Amino acid sequence: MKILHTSDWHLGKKLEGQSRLNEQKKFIDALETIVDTENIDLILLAGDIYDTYNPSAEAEKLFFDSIKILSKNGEVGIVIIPGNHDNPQRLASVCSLAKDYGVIIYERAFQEIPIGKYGCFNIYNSNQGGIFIEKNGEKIYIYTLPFPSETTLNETFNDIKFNIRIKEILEEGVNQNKDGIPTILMTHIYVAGSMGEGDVALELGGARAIGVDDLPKANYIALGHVHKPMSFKNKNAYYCGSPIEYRVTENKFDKKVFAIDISKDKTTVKDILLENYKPIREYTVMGSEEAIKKSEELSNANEWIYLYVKLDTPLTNSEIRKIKNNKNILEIIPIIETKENIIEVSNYNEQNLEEAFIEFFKEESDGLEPNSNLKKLFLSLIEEGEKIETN
Ligand SMILES: [Mn+2]
Repeated sequence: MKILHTSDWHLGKKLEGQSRLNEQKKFIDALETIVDTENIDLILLAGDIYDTYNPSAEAEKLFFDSIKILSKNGEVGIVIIPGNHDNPQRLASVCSLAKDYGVIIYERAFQEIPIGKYGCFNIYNSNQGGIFIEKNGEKIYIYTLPFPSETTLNETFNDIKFNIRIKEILEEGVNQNKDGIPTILMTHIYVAGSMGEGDVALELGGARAIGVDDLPKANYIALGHVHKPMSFKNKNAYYCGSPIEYRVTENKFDKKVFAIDISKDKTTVKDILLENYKPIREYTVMGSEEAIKKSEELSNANEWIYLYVKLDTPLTNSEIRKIKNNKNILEIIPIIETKENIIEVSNYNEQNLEEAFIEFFKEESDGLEPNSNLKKLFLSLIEEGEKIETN
């Protein structure tokens, strides 16, 4: 059976307020092609389908469109588990409609999926968390554990015992396959040792981890949660990672999905590289002029941009406006290098206030400067305001 492993779509996720739906749509198109060229029978979607508990209508539409397209009207099966970003009830609310397309959406751990026909495949046996699938005479057992927490498992465990409890659940789960057919485990969890130390807190969001040794024996383990593709070969366990770069720290590695060819005695895993539809880049420039120049230079670049600007005085509004003409600039990060300027600061404020007012006025009036009376009025109002404040 040919299986495609993907996860962490985070549909609807924004970057500094900018929508990524276009890139996410491109990924779904690419996935559709991969499903065809690799002759995929079954897709495993290992959690974090959405980015938030209350995804936008656009994000939900993309999910519904995606599962319809990818399932090829029931020809390709899809098994989905919720991650920590998903609202499990909401994710699974569409499951009665999805059934005819061969799409199974788990809502919780230990859920028993009814036996029967799902699109072009058959679930001929089922237990708490596990399904026995048959398609064109090939059989496979899949055990799933959605993102486990005290809430989702409806049990309490202390820190020390978390991994032991999870190990027990996973082992019991995979051991329910007495048919001698290949076993796949799919879960959304953090496996310790899967990230560089610095990124752990970011990726984890405070969630608990298990060790590699806590993973059971299976023909393939499809993991979700970590955005970087990685493998624990001794356990046949893989993180496929997120399909697009979701933060700047993710621009250091490739994006992938895995195509797995699984049979009773052999499992082969193939990396499939995904195109980077719009990379996240960082640039550092010296001074405002160079910043404006860089922004113009990159105006047609298909990149999300963080622009670091080394400055000795803050950027003016009109400079900021010029730089932000390039809509791909997510953020201008000033690096202000002032050692000797500290003394000037007390004087600098007042002067700057007048300048700021002139800038603001120009912006509002298509470049006209405020006349001297207006400037005086503004400054006197400020002065009055300051008097009141000190009272
Ligand atoms: Mn996650």
